[in-house]
Amino acid sequence: MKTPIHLQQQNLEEVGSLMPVPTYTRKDNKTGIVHVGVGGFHRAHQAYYLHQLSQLGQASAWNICGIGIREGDQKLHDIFKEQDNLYTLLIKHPDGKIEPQVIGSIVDFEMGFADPEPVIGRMANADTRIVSLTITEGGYNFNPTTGDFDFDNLDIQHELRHPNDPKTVYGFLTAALKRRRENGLPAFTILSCDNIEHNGDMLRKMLLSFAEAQDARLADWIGKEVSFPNCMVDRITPVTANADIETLAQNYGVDDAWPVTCEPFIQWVIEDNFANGRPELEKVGVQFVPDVAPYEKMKLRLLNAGHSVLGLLGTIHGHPTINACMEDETFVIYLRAFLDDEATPVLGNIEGIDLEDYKDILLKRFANPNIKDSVSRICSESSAKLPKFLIPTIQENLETGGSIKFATLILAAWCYYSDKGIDRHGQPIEIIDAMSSSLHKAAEQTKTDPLAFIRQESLFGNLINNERFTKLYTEEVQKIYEDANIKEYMKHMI
Ligand code: CS2
Repeated sequence: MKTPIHLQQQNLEEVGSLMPVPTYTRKDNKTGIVHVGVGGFHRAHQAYYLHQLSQLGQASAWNICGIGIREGDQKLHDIFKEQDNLYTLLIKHPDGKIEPQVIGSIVDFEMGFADPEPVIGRMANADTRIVSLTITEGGYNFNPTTGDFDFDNLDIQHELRHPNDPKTVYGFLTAALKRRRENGLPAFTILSCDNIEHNGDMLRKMLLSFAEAQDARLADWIGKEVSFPNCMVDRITPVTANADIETLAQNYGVDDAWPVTCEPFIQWVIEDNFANGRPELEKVGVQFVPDVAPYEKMKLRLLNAGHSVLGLLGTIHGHPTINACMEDETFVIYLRAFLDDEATPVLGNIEGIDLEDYKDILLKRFANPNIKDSVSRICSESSAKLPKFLIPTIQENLETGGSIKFATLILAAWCYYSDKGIDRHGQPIEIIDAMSSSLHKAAEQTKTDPLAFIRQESLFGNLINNERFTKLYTEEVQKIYEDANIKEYMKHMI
């Protein structure tokens, strides 16, 4: 094998003989976008759109400066420094075809963990016009029961006392906005790209609560000057596997320490509400709409909830990936029944969208055998996901008298998963969840109190008071505890 070419700006021409590479000049471009949370999803989605726009010569003011505010971001920062912020995106088609290309839209990367100044300085720079976020569903620091900002968080308490030493995104945003105001600069748009219904509105409410507690006049200015568009984002992006790094080196001749893989499908629907200008993303297929709410709801309640359905049931059954679940007929029928009988009825009509088509395409996307999206990625941080993706569907069906049995089994499966930490073959499950120990504590009481798990009000709200739900849940959770062969039970239900 020829030695793979190391991915770096100075080698781009050589890499360009192997796969498409950026054709635009990266170094003179302004970083109009500062992005917090440069995970695989951001690199497969927003950065890919901006890269395409740059390829058209239309984004010279809109390159991205990546931001890491957690210690864990150091690894990517160091790799990016070495690779001039270049990375490879491998689009994996269902027929086995792989489309590799080098993405160049991220041109800089700052860490704010040990020293916050580089990040505050960059956000407060006149070139910065949008600060976008992918900080995960759990990163917004709100209390799911009250919907209010959680002032009990120790990092939040620290940054309220020490505004110059921010720890969370709220501290960084207010520090930067304060500086812009003092310097007579216009504010920026803050664009949440996480899977939360009304993500922009929710972020606005949280940031204003935080800013209010810090400096009421600043909060007032933020309320007037900053815009928070809601948006719906979509592209399935599994965790990068070592095999991807090896394939890239062996089959494509490129040495990249952290490439990203994703599916061909991509979608971004945004409300056109940008306080300080925006790139012309409509030129590369982004949809700008007056109201994104129906699109968000559709995506979260069908795709993300559908993922959780397969993820939790698949984990207990022993399927390692989403596509493995989709090779199992019982799982496919169960998923479709959940989507048709429980998720769809509460969506209402979505103008311009045929929900049957959307679901058919969704099932094909899940079945893509090359994506190999692990069930462990899907189940990670379920405590932040299920209250947004699945529990509202149960609550709404309880109000209308609709079916709840398929979704309720997922909560029972989640309880079993949190309690036992093993699949039906006794194999250990790796549980990644900020709430894993409290989930475990509640779940392990199920034997003596079948509803113990559901009593966690911050996750399940008032479900515990609904008799139709508690009766069904008790039945289902007892069945799983009697026999973890969950597939048999699923077969009876469909
Ligand atoms: C997944 C999402 O995290 C999850 O559970 O459902 O990451 C999903 O793959 C993306 O939202 C797709 O757009």
